[in-house]
This record gives sequence, structure tokens and C-alpha cells, in this order.
Amino acid sequence: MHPDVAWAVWSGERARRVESVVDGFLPPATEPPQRLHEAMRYAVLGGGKRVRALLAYAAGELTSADPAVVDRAAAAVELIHAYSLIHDDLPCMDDDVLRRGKPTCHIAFGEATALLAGDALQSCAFEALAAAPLRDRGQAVLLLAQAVGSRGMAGGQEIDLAAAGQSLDLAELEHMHALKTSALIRAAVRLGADCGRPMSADENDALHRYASAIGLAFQVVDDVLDVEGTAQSLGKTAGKDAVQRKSTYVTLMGLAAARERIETLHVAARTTLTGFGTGARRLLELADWIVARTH
Ligand code: GRG
Repeated sequence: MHPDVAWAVWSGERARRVESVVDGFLPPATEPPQRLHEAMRYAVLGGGKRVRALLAYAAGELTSADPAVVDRAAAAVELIHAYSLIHDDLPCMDDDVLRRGKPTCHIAFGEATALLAGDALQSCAFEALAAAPLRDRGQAVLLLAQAVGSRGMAGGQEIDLAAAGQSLDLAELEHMHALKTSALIRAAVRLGADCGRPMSADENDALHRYASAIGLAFQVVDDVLDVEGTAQSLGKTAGKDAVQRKSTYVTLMGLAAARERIETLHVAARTTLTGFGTGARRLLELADWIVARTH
């Protein structure tokens, strides 16, 4: 099978897999309070590239994990991600009306229900991990909590909000994204890998460097797409960074240098995996896909 086809088959199968795990884990929309459960399901099901889940499954392949064991880790990171998007789209934050090609959760369900849906999805993520068939559930819960709290994603979001109307330098921008975007991506990789055989300290370190590089590359691509994409291709509002006068890789470096930075991070991510052999195949493919993505 051609490598591109094999990748499409694998990623499509894993994306459907996590969709069904999340679907089975969430309360049904018919269960009271129906509106809240409907909003939760609206935000997390039927959309999104599932990058974080794919990273968890791919990292699981590196340590020969059974995908059935990775399922809960993959679901947990997608649940957290969906919560963060709901909250990020609220009027008090990024104030957006379009997400994954449909009205944002607060447009569809109202602000109060959207806020609660985000809260409840975050709880669901921890519930999924806490009851998962993992070797060390406590460690997994700790890892995710640290990645999404004030020293991780939520902290990065606060730095981003505080920077409104100000210009950040490159180091400040990188620090913000290391928390806001990369922390969850790093957690996805580590949680997935931890579902398989124990890793050596060197392997752990290499995987951490892979995830950091790919997390940052994901963000630089996001900045480039905000300039080059359309609402139709992205499924979310395009050109927002310029309207909000946000510092981005493109505003600080220019488009050409931002593209070069993506390629440098791409090469760095691939290089960190050289010692892993064929088990790294999916992580390598994911690195290629993340930097080449168009939405
Ligand atoms: C509200 C605590 C809190 C955090 C929000 C994730 C986030 C932090 C904000 C989202 C805003 C944003 C554009 C971040 C940059 C990168 C990013 C996370 C893009 C969206 O992720 P994708 O492209 O989305 O993986 P899909 O829809 O494919 O899942």
C-alpha cells in the first residue's frame, strides 16, 4: 500500500475510534439535564482533526501499547481540547461565532450552558482517565492536570489574554504557546506512550523533545493559516490575528521566516525519533501531516 494511503487509512480508523470512545463515554443527549448533555456532545463529536488523539495512539505504537488501552487517554485529550475551544470562543475570551464549520457552542446553546458544557467536559476527561485500565492511573491524572492547569494550557490562555493590545517578543510568544497549545500536545504524546512498555529516561526525553517541537510547529502553522486560509477552508474565522493585532509568528518574523521555522521544527521533531526504529512510524507521519495541514 502506498505510504500516503496507509497513513490515511490508519488516521481515519483512529479518528473514528476515538469518536466512538467519546460517544460511548459521554452521557446520552436524552439524559437530564438534556440541554447540557446536548451541548457537550455538540462541542466534541462530529468535528475536529483529532490531532491530539492521533498523537496519543501514535505514541502508543512507539511503546507497543494496545490501542484499547490508549482509548481513554485519546478520549481524555480530545475532551479537554473541546472544553478549551468552547471557553476560548466565549465573548469574554476570543468571542467567536464559528468553530469546526458550525456555530460555536455559546451561539448554539447560550453562554451559560456553553460555560457549563466546557466545565463538564473537563470533568469527563479526568473521569475517563481515572477509571481507565492504565498501569498508573494516578500518574496519568497528574500529568493531564499539570498540562491543563495554570502552569499549562489555562496559564497560556491567561498570558494570551493579558497580551491583548500589546506586542510580545519572540521569546514571550514562544513561552505563551508552549503553555497554551503545546502543553496538551505534550501530554497527549506522553499519555499515549505510557500505555505501553516502560520507557528509558533517554526515550522519555526524546519523546518530550519531539512533542515540544511538533506542538510549536502546530502553532506556527496555525498562525500562517490564519493569514492564508479562509473561513470555509478552516471551519473557523480567518484573519483574526490581524484584526485583533495579535503578535504571531507571522507578524514577528514575516511569512517566509515563519515557513522556515516550521521546517526547522519539522526536521527537529523527526530527528528526535531516529533511535526508535519502526515503532516511530506513525509519529513521523503525524509530524509530516501537522506541518503540511491546510486546515
Ligand atoms: C480556555 C483554558 C482555555 C484555553 C484555551 C486551545 C486554546 C486555549 C485556545 C484555542 C485558540 C487557538 C486558535 C489556539 C491555537 C491552536 C489551536 C489549539 C487550534 C485549534 O486546534 P485544532 O486545529 O482544532 O486541533 P480541531 O477543531 O481540528 O480540533
